[in-house]
Amino acid sequence: MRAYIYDTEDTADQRAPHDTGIEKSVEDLEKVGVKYWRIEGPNDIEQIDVIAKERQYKNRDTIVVSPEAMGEVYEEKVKSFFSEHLHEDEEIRFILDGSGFFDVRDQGDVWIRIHMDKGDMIILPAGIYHRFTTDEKNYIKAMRLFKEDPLWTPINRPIADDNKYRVEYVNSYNATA
Ligand code: KMT
Ligand code: NI
Repeated sequence: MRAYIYDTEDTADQRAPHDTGIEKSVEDLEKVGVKYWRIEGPNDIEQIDVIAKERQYKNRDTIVVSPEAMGEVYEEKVKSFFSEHLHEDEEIRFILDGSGFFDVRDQGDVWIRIHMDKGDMIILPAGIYHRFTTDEKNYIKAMRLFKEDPLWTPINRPIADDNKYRVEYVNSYNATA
């Protein structure tokens, strides 16, 4: 994992690094409510099971985002993952293979880009504005975990500004409404 401020001036494709070189730490991520773990080794899935049990994530699935796995709809899918949105529940991802970027807005509405690869696990809190894209390798395999039934409804900005989960998030982390 490496996190840094996203360069919004850079007009390259969303999958390019957009790297300002301004680093962000795990502590910086915690300040916006993002949790990060590094989970490695032969018992990685057992460690996931422990976190899942503690946090009551009852369901999980595996998604592969790549042209091989998705065919013609790949480009369209990657663009839709990249539209700024929030969810009414946590977004939990464990990277099984490949890599990609999760972008989250900080309190001042600045994009923090989080490059994730195999062994990285992240939890985005309910109500945080974020987006996802593959990187230039165009391949990621991830486990998605959820508390109850899979509910992937993205609520796009700005219509989510008044959403009660957004309001709760803003109040908890002093983010920009
Ligand atoms: C999301 O929420 O954007 C996704 O599930 C993308 C695939 S998970 C790497
Ligand atoms: Ni999302």
